[in-house]
Amino acid sequence: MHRWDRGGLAKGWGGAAAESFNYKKFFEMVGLKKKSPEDVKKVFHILDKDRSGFIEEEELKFVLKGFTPDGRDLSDKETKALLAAGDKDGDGKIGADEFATMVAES
Ligand SMILES: [Ca+2]
Repeated sequence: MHRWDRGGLAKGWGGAAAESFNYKKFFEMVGLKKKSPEDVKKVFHILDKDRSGFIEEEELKFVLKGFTPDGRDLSDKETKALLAAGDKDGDGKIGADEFATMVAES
């Protein structure tokens, strides 16, 4: 494990070397796995920009920007893969519980 700072970690995904987004690796890199359920919920609310109570596809696309302003946008393919991974009940968006489950399973 490299000893990069938080911003540098997320920034790494913007480079040419990052070919496909792996949310499990990303959650681990930004330290989400080590956070308390309270803090995971806080992160969820940051990502839920329109405060709908769900992270929709449009919001998922910018998930890296929620961690660093320099984060790149996910491609449509990556966004859909991420949504499919987290959307357990198939309603096309990720709820707080689904997000917590994603983090727990990553
Ligand atoms: Ca939302």
